[in-house]
Amino acid sequence: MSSDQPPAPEALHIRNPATGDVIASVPAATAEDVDRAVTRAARAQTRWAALAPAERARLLRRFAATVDAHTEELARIEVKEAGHPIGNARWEAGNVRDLLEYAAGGVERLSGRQIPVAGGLDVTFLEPLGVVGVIAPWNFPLPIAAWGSAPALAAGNAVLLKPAETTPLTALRLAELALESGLPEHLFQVLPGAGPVAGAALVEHPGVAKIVFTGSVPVGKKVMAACARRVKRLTLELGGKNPNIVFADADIEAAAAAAPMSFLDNAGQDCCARTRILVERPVYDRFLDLLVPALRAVVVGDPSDEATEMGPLISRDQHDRVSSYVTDDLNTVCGSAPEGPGFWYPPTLVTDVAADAPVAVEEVFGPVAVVLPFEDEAEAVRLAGATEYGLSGSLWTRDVGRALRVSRGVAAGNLSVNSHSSVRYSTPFGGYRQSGLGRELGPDALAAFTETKNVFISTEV
Ligand code: TXE
Repeated sequence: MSSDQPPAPEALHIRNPATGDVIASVPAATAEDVDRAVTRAARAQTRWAALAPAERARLLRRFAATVDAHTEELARIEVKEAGHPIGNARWEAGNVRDLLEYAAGGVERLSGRQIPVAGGLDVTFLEPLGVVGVIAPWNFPLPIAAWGSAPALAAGNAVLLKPAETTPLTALRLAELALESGLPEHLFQVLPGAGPVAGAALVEHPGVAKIVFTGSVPVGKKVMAACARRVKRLTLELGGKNPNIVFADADIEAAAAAAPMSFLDNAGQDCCARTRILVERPVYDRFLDLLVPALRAVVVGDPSDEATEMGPLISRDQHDRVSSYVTDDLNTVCGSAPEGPGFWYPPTLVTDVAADAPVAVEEVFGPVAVVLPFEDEAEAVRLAGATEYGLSGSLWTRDVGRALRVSRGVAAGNLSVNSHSSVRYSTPFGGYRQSGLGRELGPDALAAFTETKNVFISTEV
């Protein structure tokens, strides 16, 4: 470790974001803990990779079933440590189960190729990388922990997961459930700790073959630079500032009804949040007239209440960060939110703002969207791309040709037409430009955790 690294905290104190109360304290991993974990994981990986594929698949299916049986428990932990509404938290636990099942289904289908060549037989093998480090953020602690881990395990790797400082509890429970399901000891370990300590130690460790990082652009760049020094494999998912383009020919009622939750889900702490609402000029006023009451109708409050649609922000820091974007000079329309304690912020629309204002181009990561008018298709595409990001986006139109043209024209990894759906365990997810590098989920997820080895066998000797 370099001498400029901060001292490791001894413990992480986890707060319920809805109340601000400390609900748990967890020992924080040091660089030495990471080192020991890598050694153990490497041993476990060798045995894991040697198991029959059908056996690995069976154990992962059992892990999926165990997660399924603990859906309510995992969801309740997510509510407490991340402030997610209970309905969303159940979906998240279900997403982990589905992904584990999907990954298990891939174990026996992960195969190389036989390529026609002269003079012999040419075959490729997809070999596991070894030990994979997954660095997860706090916004979707449960699903994102699994997005890296499930396919990595399925492809024959061991996983060391470092959850975010504020949200390690679901990840720790997931590791216990893996053991209960019969996964070998040390194959899937969780290392809660500070990013610059435990996270950096994972990134720097020569025994970790690949890093999957989800988090901010600045830290992602640091991680990338550190990986470059060792030519370490890397997947990055770094957020977005995603457009929601509403054309005049769209079903305006449907577009306006769907717009609030497209950026208020998880209180806007979602890399896919559609926070740049672009509306074609002729329908701009009508769209706003429909959007404002829909925004005000969103139920913000106690995340454990079944009716709640939006909970609090994760922390005081995040609250300060979001507030810093919504300056007094901006024209805003707000919904309501509970007063403190807890880190509450109301649903907020910003109108009459310059398209290049910080609130319009930077990732606020809170329940704040800007609404901007545009004149024609070309301007819509230009405005959609006028940020450094390129993760996701939506467009609303009844014109199929336009839907395809604009989808091809917007530089983003995940687009939806007449929908805001971006994430499915069975389809690829990831960003263009500074939104990231590589793809997670989908049919190629397992292959991303392998090296391709080509073997040529001469038939002429
Ligand atoms: O992220 P960090 P923060 C964006 C979002 C948010 C902002 C800041 O805009 O407001 O980032 O969030 C670990 N080496 N996203 O500060 O710091 C850290 O411990 C290795 C978008 O929480 O990037 C945590 O586990 N790891 C996003 C993870 O990196 C390090 C999700 C993310 O933390 C490290 C989250 C280091 N030097 C935030 N420093 C998305 N893509 O959805 C920190 N970490």
